[in-house]
Amino acid sequence: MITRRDLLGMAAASPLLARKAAQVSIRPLPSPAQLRWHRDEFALFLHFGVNTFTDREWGDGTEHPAIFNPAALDARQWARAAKHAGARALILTAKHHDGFCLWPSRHTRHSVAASPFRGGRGDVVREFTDACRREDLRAGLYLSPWDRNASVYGDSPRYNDFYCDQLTELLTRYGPIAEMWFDGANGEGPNGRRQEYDWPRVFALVRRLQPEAVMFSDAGPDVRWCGNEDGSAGDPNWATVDPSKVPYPGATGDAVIPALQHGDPAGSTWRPAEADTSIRPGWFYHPAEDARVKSTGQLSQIWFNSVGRNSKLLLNVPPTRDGLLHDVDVGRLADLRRALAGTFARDFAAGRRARWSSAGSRTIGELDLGMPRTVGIARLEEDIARGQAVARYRLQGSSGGDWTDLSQGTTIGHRKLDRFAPALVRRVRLVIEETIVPPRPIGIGLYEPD
Ligand code: FUL
Repeated sequence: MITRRDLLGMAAASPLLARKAAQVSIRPLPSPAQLRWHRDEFALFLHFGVNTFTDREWGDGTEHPAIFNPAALDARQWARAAKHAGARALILTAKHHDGFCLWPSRHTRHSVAASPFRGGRGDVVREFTDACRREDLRAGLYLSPWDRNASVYGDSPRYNDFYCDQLTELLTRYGPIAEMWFDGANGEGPNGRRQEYDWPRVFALVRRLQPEAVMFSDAGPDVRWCGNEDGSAGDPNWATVDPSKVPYPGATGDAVIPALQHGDPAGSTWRPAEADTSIRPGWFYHPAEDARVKSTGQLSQIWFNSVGRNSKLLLNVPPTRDGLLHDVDVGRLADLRRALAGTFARDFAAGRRARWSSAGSRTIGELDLGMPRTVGIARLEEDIARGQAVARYRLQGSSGGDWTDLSQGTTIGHRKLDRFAPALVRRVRLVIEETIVPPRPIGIGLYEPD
């Protein structure tokens, strides 16, 4: 058994990392809401609005509300498809950059209330949140900061009031909201007027009205963007960040994308990365893309690159003009679920306890599988409720003779998934080569090649 004293020596394994860890007097840990968010692992994103009807990706705010008329809208179909796919949360674009509101906001006429949908008495946000609750899914909302319809956009104090008023409606009318999503795409207003957002006010409002919600943006404060729209988290991917590197949503500069992708082992703030991407080329539904829905193989790779790299996957599946998820997309979601269930069906390490020991600066966990097994996939997990520690590891296998490498990696965090060349092994060991604080035992799963 490894002792506490052995473990304390581990941080010295890498002088650089030990120095970095020492700079952080108190190790950041996730809040209960961040932990819940992380453990959800998979959520669906729903981009829906006037763009669905104009066949565009970014509306300019001049769209007539009359074009919004999803004749067969059924939010329960969205929620059931999400549930069936194994998602635990959904996030709906309550307002995209065009400013059209999917709920009857008292602060603008540019909303469902001016559309033929449900005779002008409809409320898509209400139907969405009700459907989520019925399926026991957590509901999140996207409220675009950039608003190309609001006449006060660019008149900074007035738009900030307007934005906070809309946010207040969303956070007080629809029960618990699990995640508020703030986009970093913030363009200019009419005549090139630049809007100065009051982010501290926005974040404080969400914290006050929905203390259990996490807030997503480039700059958190709870969850950060992963730095691309491919659903691919960085490697390494630390859940901790230096908040000064990305000070506000939409911040630019050379340091921003690497900071979002990788986080910072010495970071003072727990702000894990969320990996977002779309099942189709666009975020909104376009009939011409029906034949371009990502394949099950592509989606499975995205899973490995997001959930399998200490991130959470937010997969966009856009409703059609009817207000339903398309059959092809629903089928693909079910195929992904089936594929993942198959891949992780049989864990050869289940019920087998690893023996942990230390050798010099390394910590080693060794498992006996009881008989030779052909393995090709590993699942590694840190107990992130206690923080993130591992910076470099090597997974090795043996069928009696020497140890040979199966895979190598950097960070682990909530979950690390490795695919490697199939190998017949009876014993497997995880060699933790670098950590920023003493590691705790790591969860290990081993699976057949897929
Ligand atoms: C971007 C937006 O401009 C896209 O339209 C989409 O909403 C994506 C999730 O974020 O910044």
